[in-house]
Amino acid sequence: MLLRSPNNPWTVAAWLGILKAGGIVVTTMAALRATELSPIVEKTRPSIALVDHRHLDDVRVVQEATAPDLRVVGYGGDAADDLTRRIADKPTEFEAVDTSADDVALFGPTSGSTGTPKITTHFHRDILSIDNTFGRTTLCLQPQDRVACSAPFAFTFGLGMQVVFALRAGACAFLTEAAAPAQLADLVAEHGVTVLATAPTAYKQILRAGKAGQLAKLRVAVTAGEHMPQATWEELHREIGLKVIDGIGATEMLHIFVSAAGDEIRPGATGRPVPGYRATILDPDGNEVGPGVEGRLAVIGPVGCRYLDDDRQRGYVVNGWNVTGDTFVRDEDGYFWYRSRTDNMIVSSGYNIGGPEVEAALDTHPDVVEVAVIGEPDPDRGTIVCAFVVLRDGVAGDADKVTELQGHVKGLLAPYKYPRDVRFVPSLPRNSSGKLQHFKLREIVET
Ligand code: 3SK
Repeated sequence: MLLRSPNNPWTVAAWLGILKAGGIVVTTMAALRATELSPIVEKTRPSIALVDHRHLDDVRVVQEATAPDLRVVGYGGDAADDLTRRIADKPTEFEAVDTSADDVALFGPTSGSTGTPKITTHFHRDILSIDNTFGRTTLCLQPQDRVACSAPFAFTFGLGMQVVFALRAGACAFLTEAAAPAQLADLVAEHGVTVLATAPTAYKQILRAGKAGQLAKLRVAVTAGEHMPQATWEELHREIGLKVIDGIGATEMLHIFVSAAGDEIRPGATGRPVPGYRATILDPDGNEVGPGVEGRLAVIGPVGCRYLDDDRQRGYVVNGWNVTGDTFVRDEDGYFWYRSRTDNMIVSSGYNIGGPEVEAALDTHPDVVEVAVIGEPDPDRGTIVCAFVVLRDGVAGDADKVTELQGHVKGLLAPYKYPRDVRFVPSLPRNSSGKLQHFKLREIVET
């Protein structure tokens, strides 16, 4: 069953209900447009889409275009066929289907750097595993905690924090559908939140908005989704006395596998392998390298990558190692220090944006002849999407055209993916085989 909704109690109930009924949940972000939902629906072939009533339109477009058998059921609204009304007279007793540890529980889409989403497959046991590892060894929620997290459930960082860890600890999840960082800080203070999980850029914006004081009563602060710069970590520590738990996770691994908490934290380092996981650094040939040498971070543990029907599986799991798209270096004490993204994925404010999918969207504009999209360093968002565009002859590359192209992308993709920087150029750098040289564009924005 496909779930599409902002974070609210209905979605948690639906998520649990589907698992208890022996179904597989396909989590999708409410912000995705029909063009982005379509490949997910094609690959996962859900029989039912359970959709917050405010987000039905794009699902209906997909249903009409490619999935006529998909049953679309709205909830939380007033329509006569809304699930909220239809369940009113249903029995409250329910006998769970007898699922086993290796039954599939979740299809988690992740945007690939090629633009086509990959669907990660996770078992029922994986869901417990992430709590047995990061949840219980590093995060350590207590029943009296109130947990808030800005990440949508469709981003497994958010699913773990607000649903899996909170429920299993008997803690309270404080759900908010959408809150800008400064508002989030106010909500934390107003509702006595004790555990906050959000992206590094959100902590930075809270600091810039002068709202750090609103976090003063937090017991635990967690960050993931992108690397937290050491300066932000130190500033938060100075302002609120908390040592933020940083961590690296991946949809492929369901949750965080390298992290540290409390006195184990070494500012600037992401941490050490979470108990239950092994991590290493691989050189470009797949050989393990020692301390001080940069390479791809690779990991093995109770949860691993299983893409649904996808050749890219061979690129992610190599000799048993799950090879991430991040370059790290390990120190003598086994701490892992982030260096950069290895692939063409742009991580902006904690969102993963595949450069090629933004290129593909811009390419559909009639005035665009050629386009290349890269990540551009940004003090607030970590990285922003930057598009180099070659326009049709005679078309002016002015401010109006920038706005028009940004609007074009927002119409086709989730709005957070639009290029915040658009630069018009006469041609794009290519090698002798005609392949685009993104690195040359990166050099331009990084100097
Ligand atoms: O993709 C990530 O960065 C991530 C981080 C923490 C937990 C889960 C995920 C997917």
